[in-house]
Amino acid sequence: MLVIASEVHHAHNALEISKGALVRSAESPERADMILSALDTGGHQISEPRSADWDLLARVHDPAYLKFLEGAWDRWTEEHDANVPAMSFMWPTRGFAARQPDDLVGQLGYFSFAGDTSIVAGTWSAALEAASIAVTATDEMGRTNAPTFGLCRPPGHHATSDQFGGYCYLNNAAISAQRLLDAGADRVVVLDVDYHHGNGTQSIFYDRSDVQFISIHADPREEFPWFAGYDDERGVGAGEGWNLNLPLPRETGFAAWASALDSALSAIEGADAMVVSLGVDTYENDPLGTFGLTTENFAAVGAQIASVGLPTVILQEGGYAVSNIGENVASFLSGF
Ligand code: SP5
Ligand code: ZN
Repeated sequence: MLVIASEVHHAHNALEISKGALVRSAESPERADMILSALDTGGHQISEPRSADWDLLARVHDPAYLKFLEGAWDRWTEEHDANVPAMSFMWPTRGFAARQPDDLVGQLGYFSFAGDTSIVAGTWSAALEAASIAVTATDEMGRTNAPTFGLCRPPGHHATSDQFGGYCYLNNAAISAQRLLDAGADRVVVLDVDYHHGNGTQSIFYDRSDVQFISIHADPREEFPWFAGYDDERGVGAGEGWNLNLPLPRETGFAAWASALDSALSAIEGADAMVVSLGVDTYENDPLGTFGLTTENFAAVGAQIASVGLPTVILQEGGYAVSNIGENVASFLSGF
């Protein structure tokens, strides 16, 4: 399979608040290195991305948010030590005004939703490169009609039109879906199989019928992102009925997970193309997940999704078992 990848992500090495402490993020550069090396060994064709255009990014994200992300690190280092990451400590939650203040720390709160995600020197260029990877993978799939894999890092499915969080800054899957629509698709389905609910993708397309969003994930009653991903979230307005959440309890094993995938695939309606948000944090030994999928199971999942027969772009989201992440992604792609 054609794999689009890049080395630019290395300079994005952020910190996260975990259990009350600021620690190295589980979303590390080693993740993408391990995937790339496994795919290289597996004989996949690897190619570099072309730069995505701003106009496309601005059809998915608020231009003010894009400008903010682009300039945040330089603004931060005017006042702070470059050894600490840029992040806020206050967010506009219940009872506060959702308005953009002038101060940088206030803006970091306005444009984010979670303390697991910070901005460092290489963040913007890595996020932009990951979006470029998604767009190039999408265009190559359109050109060849064969499935492609975009090795995006940082991931994207938690990023909303104007907020970063969940290790995500630009929503690579949403940008890919928008690109498919711009190229002539009437409807695109985004199938999100990451362990966590893709709240960003859901919110970007929540009031639209041209993108169907379907997600299988850990029940938000028990897992991040806690405030989205419930099964009664079905879309609004023109989007009503075009959003499907299939939350599963912690510790779900492969049989129950695969049966949710059957439901997800039978719910696909009128799609001309598919974007798969591929998180392999459903792996049995993932440090962030509790599901029970094995390396072999990922091949079966890939095959099951491929059986739908839609033109498909596969994009990397989560997966934190660094020593197994390469073989898990390779297994999925081989099954597909
Ligand atoms: C794309 C994706 O899978 N995002 C998941 C974001 C979850 N973030 C909160 C997880 C908290 C666990 N912190 C572990 C720290 C280890 N250094
Ligand atoms: Zn995840």
